Amino acid sequence: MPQNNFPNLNNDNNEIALVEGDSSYSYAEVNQSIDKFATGLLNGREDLQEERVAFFIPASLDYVTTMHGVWRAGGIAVPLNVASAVAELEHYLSCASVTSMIANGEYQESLAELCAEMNIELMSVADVMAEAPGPLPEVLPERRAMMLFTSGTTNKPKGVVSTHKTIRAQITTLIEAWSWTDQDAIPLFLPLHHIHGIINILSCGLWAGATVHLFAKFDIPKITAEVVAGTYNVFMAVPTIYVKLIQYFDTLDAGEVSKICDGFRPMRLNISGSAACPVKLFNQWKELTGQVLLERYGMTEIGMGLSNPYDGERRAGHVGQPLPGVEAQLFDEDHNPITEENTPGEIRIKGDNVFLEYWANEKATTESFHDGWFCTGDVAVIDDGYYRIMGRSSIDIIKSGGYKLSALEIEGTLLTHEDIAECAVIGVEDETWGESVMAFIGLKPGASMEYADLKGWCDGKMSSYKIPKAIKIVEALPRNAMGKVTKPDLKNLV
Ligand code: MLC
Ligand code: AMP
Repeated sequence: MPQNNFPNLNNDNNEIALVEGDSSYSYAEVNQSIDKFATGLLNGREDLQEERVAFFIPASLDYVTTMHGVWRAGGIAVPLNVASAVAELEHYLSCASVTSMIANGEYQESLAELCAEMNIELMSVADVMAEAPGPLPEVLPERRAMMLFTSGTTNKPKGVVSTHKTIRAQITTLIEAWSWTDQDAIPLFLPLHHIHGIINILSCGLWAGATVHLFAKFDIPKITAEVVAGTYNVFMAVPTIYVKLIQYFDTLDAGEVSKICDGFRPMRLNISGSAACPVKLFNQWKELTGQVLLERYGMTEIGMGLSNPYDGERRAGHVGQPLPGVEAQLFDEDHNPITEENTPGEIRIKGDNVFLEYWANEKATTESFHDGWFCTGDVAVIDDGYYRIMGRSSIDIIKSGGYKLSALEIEGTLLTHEDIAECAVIGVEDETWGESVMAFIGLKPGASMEYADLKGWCDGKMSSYKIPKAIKIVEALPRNAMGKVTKPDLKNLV
């Protein structure tokens, strides 16, 4: 089966696929744009043979054209975070051995120097477009399709590679489980370098023949105005977005709030995921909008794994059961399956939805599987038939506003500061962000540090959402007899 099997993405479908500002594009238009882009990208070659094509494009027709164009030309799509610091981009580009980069306008300007240094061809979407579609290769489902970077317990983010088959499985399970149809309309304001935005919203929407409204950022007034107008019947977000909506309601008068809530009320589905949805938030949202949030659990390496039911009880504080085609099992530390309820174990996953490999990192790939199961590092229990996430096995992973951050990566950057002798980063509980980044810092003799100065120093060295929200200067970090920092002790110092 060739990869180009998004059933609705064809020249005969004149329904609206994408809305971008005042413009809208039919499936036929999007399809033609993709074919011309893929043809131009091939530039006479038969197949890109899994060349890595990176792109630095906000949510737009151009983004969709590039992603699908790379797929149809036989390349590996590497969508990058348009909010990345240049220092981070260098790692992504060299790790993936990217050969071409697609970016438009100001984004292109910001990348020119880096691409020149790294010998990467930098083109705009318009530069690539062929006049007319030409022959495209048949790309088999087992071929590599996409690489997304994910932070882990190692210093630098790893490239998670999925195949066309993986992506298809990740999409179709959600189409079935959440009853997507071509009548659906959904806003997309999440970043497009992570699966929540890419798979759950954009790809499911386009697969189903639905209409996806693209926003370059989470623009609350614009999005809520559309909610009031009844534009959407499906809404998907990270818990922080629901928190921010409720905080926004506090700035409005009661009449405006009830109009927005009345816009949410008739929707067929509101989903929360990418981080734990607090029970309090679940209840607040229900009270305000009548919507019973459907919480689900996923990961870059697996797409979505567990979900509360579409029909049936959606239980607060729980993430439901395995999705169709996904096998899930809890294991203890000795790799024995856990069969009793309410006994914590690591969630392990099997199925076509599971990624192929970490790019050029056989060691990490091998270590992340056991007996064919992908080991997520998340700990859960099964509680009356529903999975409940208890936490993660590593304190070095922080989930802030749905972004997964590596404490070690942040520490690695902070340690390059001339006044910092030692530091340790942890996530601390936070109502808005779920967890927020806090750094404990030991200074070099005679040095002093104000938070604002450190924040300024971090600008440009890491994406802004990774910058610690608070610091605490300490005489010395707590360490065990082996000299290792005892991070759990830091939680008592917050
Ligand atoms: C923004 N800021 C954050 C932040 N997002 N700080 C900590 N954590 C975050 N997640 C900071 C900025 O640095 C800035 O700081 C200030 O907040 C305002 O920035 P903004 O960009 O205007 O904020 P906003 O648009 O409100 O962004 C919030 C957000 C965003 C929730 C929309 O964080 C977001 O899109 N999160 C979703 C990420 C996502 O898609 N994750 C899914 C991964 S896939 P300052 O100091 O400069 O003002 C996955 C698998 C699965 O997890 O299961 O889905
Ligand atoms: P990422 O690696 O960015 O894809 O993030 C995946 C991680 O997000 C998972 O390993 C979990 O730790 C976390 N996660 C996703 N969904 C949920 C959820 N509903 N509840 C708790 N944690 C979640």
